[in-house]
This record gives sequence, C-alpha cells and structure tokens, in this order.
Amino acid sequence: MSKYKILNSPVVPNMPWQDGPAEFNGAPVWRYSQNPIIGRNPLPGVARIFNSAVVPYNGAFIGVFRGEQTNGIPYIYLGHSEDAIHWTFDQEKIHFVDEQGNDFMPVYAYDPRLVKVEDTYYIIWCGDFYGAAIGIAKTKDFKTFVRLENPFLPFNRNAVLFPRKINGNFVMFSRPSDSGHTPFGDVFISESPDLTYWGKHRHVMSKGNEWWESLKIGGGAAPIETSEGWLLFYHGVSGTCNGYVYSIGGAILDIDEPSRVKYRCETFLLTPEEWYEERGFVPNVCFPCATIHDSETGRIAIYYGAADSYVGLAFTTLDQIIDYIRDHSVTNVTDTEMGRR
Ligand code: BMA
Repeated sequence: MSKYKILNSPVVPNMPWQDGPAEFNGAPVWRYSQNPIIGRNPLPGVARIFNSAVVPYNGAFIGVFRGEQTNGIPYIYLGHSEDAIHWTFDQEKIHFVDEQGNDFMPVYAYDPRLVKVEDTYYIIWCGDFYGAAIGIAKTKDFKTFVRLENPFLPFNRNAVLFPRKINGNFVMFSRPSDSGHTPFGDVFISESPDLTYWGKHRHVMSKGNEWWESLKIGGGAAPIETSEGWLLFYHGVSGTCNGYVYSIGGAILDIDEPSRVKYRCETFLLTPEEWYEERGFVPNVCFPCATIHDSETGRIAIYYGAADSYVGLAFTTLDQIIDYIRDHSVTNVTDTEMGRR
C-alpha cells in the first residue's frame, strides 16, 4: 500500500518503467538504462531534440519537442509514441493559428511544456515578444493549435501551467529574466480566470541557499497533485568557473496556496553525471520538462533535456521521492510565506 497518493490524474498502466536499485547514494531517482531516448539528428533539418514535454494520449503518448533546426533556430515539433520511449516526429514543425484563424508562426520557440487542463491541452513555450517571453497555445485534437494572448511581458522564461484550476483560476509558474543568459532568477506564480488576463502574482521560491541552485531556479515539469501537496521537479543552476550547471531539484507546495512551499529538498535529485548530460551542445545540463505518472502505482517517469542535445528519462516513485524531499527539506521564510510584498 502506498503511503501517499497521486490525485486527479489518470491511471497509465503502459507508462515507461524500469525498477530501481535497492539502495541509493543520494536521491531515489534512477536513469533509464537505454538513455538517451532521443539522439542527435532525429529528423531532416533538425540537429538535436531536447527539453521536451510528453503526455498520455488515447492509450498511447504524444509530445511537443524542442527541435533545434540545422540553422540553429529552435521550433516545436509534434511526436507520437506507443511506449513513450521510441518516438516518431512530424517532419513539419507545429503551425499555429491565432484566435481569428490567421496563421501564426513564432520567430522561435523553445522549452515547450504540454499540460492538460480539463478537456484541453496547452502548449507553453519561450518565444520572441520583442524579447524573450512566454507563448501559449491550446489544442484539443493536436491538429489545430490556437495561439492565445501572450501571458506575460518580456523578459520571462520557464513558464509551467498547473494541470488544474485552483480556486477557479488557471495558475502558471514563470521566471522573470533578462535578455541574455540570466544570471539570476526566482520562480513566481500568476493566476488567470480566462488565460487572457493574468494577475495575483506571487513569489514562490528564490534561488537556493545551497550551491547547486545558488545562481537561479526555474519551473520544470507540470506539478503533480498529491496527498502531500503539489510535487514539483524544477531546475536549479550553479555558476561555476566553467559555466552553468543545471540540476533537477524537488519541492512540495501547498495544495490551495501553491506560492507557499511546504518542503524543499536541500540536495539535488539528479545532476549531470552521464556522458549525455555532461557532453553536448551545452555541457552539464539536466533540464526537466515533463513527467508521466501513474496514479495507481505511484510510478513517476521524468523527461529531461540533457546537455541541450538529447532527451533523457529517469524514474522514481511517489513514496520514495516525497519521503526523500521531506527528510531533506530546508525552507526559509521566502519559501513558506504567501509571496506578496
Ligand atoms: C536555459 C534555457 C534552456 C537551456 C539551458 C542550458 O537558459 O535556454 O533551454 O537548456 O539554458 O543551455
């Protein structure tokens, strides 16, 4: 019997899975033995796929993938899979229309997230709005993608929508930033009744006291609703003399007021160690963008971009990860307060 529960989430018996080791040196998160699941030059004109998001769909899986074209410009490509490990990609990048039905193609689009809220799937990405900012589109059938109003002013990156409304409003994380590689950054949260007007902005968490996340942090996978609160896998960045290092961190947020952090793990959950994480277009990057989780077994598969070159898969279970985050939690007042000044 599991100790904790995944709430408001489907049963996904065909989700990818591999058992973990009996003992761990650190966090109970283990990599898929066949990583990376997506290698280089995955389709014509695309040199690398990484930082991508997937969901269960019609008994199989579908995803939005950051494809770095051979001219270096990132766009979003749709992918399909029976097992969420082996993916086939549409050769054409996703074409959007606006709410009037006119064609819309972003100047660039990267780090997509894919979140189902009620009966609609939302794609959230970082694109150009006279500077880096958040783009959002909706689809019900993965054929028509309707681009919505830009939710936030530039500069802002790393937006993640929650999988359900809270107190009647859509809720989204974002990270205000600068126009460059942003050597700072905290996670904020905003609410919207209609996905057009955003407000009630709150601060969620600051960059960490711990060195692995001391430069900046950013939202990662869409939070998982659990009996302990919203389980969040996010990224934390350390600034070394040799560049940024991106690790995966974990936190649990209050279910009704997610700007309040209940538990925040002081250690990283996963940090670059394998060749595909340490070596690539940008070395030393583990960048989580999605999970697939099964509410029946509590199994969780984390999808993460590796070294801006590959997609990696790692596993944990709800009971193991919640116990680990709670047992290693260190919070301060900027975590636990409501986040409005
Ligand atoms: C961030 C984003 C991510 C990328 C990371 C490491 O600022 O651009 O897409 O994975 O840097 O290069």
